[in-house]
Amino acid sequence: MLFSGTAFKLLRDNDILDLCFDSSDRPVNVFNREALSEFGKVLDVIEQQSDVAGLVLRSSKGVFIAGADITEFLGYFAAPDEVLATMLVDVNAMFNRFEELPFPTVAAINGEAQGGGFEICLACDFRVAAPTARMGLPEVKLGIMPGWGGSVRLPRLIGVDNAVEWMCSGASKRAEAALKDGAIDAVVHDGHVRQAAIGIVEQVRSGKLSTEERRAVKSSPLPLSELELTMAIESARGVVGAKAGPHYPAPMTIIDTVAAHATLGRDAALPLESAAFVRLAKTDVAESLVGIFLNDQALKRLARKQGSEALPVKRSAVLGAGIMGGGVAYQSASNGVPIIMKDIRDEALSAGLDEAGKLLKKQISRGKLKPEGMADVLNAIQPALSYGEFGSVDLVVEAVVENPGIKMAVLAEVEAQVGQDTIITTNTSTISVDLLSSALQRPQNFCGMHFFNPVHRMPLVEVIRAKSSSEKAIATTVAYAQAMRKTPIVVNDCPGFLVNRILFAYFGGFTRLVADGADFVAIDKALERFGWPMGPAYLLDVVGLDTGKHAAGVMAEGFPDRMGSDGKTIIDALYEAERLGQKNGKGFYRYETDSKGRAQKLPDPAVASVIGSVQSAPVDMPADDMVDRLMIPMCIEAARCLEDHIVDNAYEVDMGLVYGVGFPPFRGGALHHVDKMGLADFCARADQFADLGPLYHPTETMRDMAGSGGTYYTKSSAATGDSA
Ligand code: T1G
Repeated sequence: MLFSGTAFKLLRDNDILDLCFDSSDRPVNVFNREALSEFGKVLDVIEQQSDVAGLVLRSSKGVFIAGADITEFLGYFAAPDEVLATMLVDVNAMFNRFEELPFPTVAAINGEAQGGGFEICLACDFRVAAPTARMGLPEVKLGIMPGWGGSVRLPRLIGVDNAVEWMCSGASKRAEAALKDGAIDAVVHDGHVRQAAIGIVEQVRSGKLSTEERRAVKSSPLPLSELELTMAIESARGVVGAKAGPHYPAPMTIIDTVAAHATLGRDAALPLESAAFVRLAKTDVAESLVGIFLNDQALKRLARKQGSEALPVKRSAVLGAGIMGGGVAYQSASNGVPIIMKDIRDEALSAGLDEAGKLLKKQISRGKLKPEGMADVLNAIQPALSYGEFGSVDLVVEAVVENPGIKMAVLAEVEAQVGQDTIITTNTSTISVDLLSSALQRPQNFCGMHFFNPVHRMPLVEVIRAKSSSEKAIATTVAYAQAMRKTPIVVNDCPGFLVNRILFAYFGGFTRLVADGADFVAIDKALERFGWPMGPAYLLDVVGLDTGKHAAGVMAEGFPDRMGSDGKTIIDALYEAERLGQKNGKGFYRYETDSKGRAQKLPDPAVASVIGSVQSAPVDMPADDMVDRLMIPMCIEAARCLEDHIVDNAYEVDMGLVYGVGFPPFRGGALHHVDKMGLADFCARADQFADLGPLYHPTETMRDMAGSGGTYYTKSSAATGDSA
């Protein structure tokens, strides 16, 4: 052994050097400070070796290298520019030394090579990968860009168009796709990657492959005429600019940086990349998106803990084959848990299966599923009109109509059909799970399992703890949600649970704003500019005004002081006018189906008279006021959920909003948003709207925190995803 550290091991096998990334103290290999410093030391040893034919870079873990250590990012981003710039210069100097070794280097990629983990592969002369390996430059998803030479080497290797697509999408590419683009040199069987890498060294030795040619390509300016470069960059700007929108600066910065250094050699290009990286790292967007990554990891850790005592779910059942029930059946079956889908109507079962079929066909057309896989999934959904085989299921999701009486009757009925240990869950969005548990003989085996619509797309599942729920019931439901590739958040029972409770405070702000004369189209525009995927009126149309009215009623009953209303709201008025939203083609807007079968949103003059019935004279209002009149109630309700222990961590609140209702990720969540404003400024702004009622009154705890400079996240704990 020539070198043995906590991250790297270097062995010599005759004239081949074997450099293995083997983090002894981490679940995956990451370039943290220690690993980077060790890389410098191992390079010193490598450079001292003589009579070497080549070097193979490999990993001892299933994940090849996951890139830079993201848990260190917020510390770096908060440091002065020079600290971050120095880190980049130092790493680039090491990667350049590695690239200039006097013998060929080959990366043997056996698993995920992401970010800096792929950039070190790009610094190698050759790359071979297992068919199961994946690779990419996902930095854009963190609001930043490759910082260790990725934006310089990748375009020189695979061309501007491909490289921009890789970097601006942040996509993780399968080995075959990477080979097709020219990012790697070969795909070989799993288990043969190291041997194949040694084979490449042999080919260089025998003169079949040239290291010099490779190095020349990566270190020279791009071989494009001015016109070719302009065309490539402008078409990339057109495609990427439209997709990225105004809130995410990283994709356009990537393109601008490639354009700026395309005519330069490697050594002159790298400082441009570093400067752009530092600029992006200093943005609030990067801070929020890194926070989201860390929060997501923290949620996963929490869910692993909460699900550790789970009973196995080998087979499940869903009651109701409507939109939600059908979605649950599809999601379970397509993730390997066979499911019985029961309904009382044959037509409903057929519709549920048809819907699953449509989703599967989409997967096939996108190349994500093989045609034979479709039959497997459909066969794993067993339609049923009776309780026949319910005795053998481990977990039931009740997804019948949102009516307490009907749900209680169905729950009692199914309990009589299942085993003593079967867990029964209810997919309710508004009904108290404590109330529903009273229908059961074994309430300890019961809890809520609230999916969001459309089930296949929305990542969140709220697991709602009733007072009677056992830890086994919670754990099993959490684990089942994870098996379905959903992100579970365990919440305590209250009207609206976590996400709808906060969302309806926002809708409360909206209905009051409309009543006070603001134009709902202008409100939608203001909130969309703020970053919401759709404004509140459009969102209510998608949710359905009947559902909205029902839920608003539940919230008004639960929190009459702040969510009750004195008179008729715009939601009531639209409901009474039978404008139910997208489901019947008219709500705030009018909807027509386009040639692809998608609902097109159109203005509808007919809605004016309905609005007129609940609105005082129309008024113009600054967009910032409109945004705050919705966001302040939302943020205060988010704080209340934490104070009321609906969940215990700020990251659960914020991720619930991001995953459940599409809160703009670049703003990090409601509590992160308050932290960014500063609690004192937030309370001062809320006080400007104090006359509007309790929805705008910060809690005592918020005021105390404002006084003492408190925050929901602390800088150090944000790095672990934990709340202050
Ligand atoms: N930093 C820190 N921790 C990481 C990590 C990373 N990059 N990647 C994974 N982990 C932890 C994760 O938190 C979890 O920890 C454990 O590893 C297993 O992860 C300068 C700027 C690689 C596809 O964005 O996409 O390089 O919960 O459960 O399903 O240009 O992890 O067990 O305590 O997700 O097998 C770019 C992010 C950095 C990759 C593996 N890199 N990671 O998936 O395992 S930016 C990324 C992933 C960069 C340079 C720059 C995935 C994975 P714990 P896991 P997995």
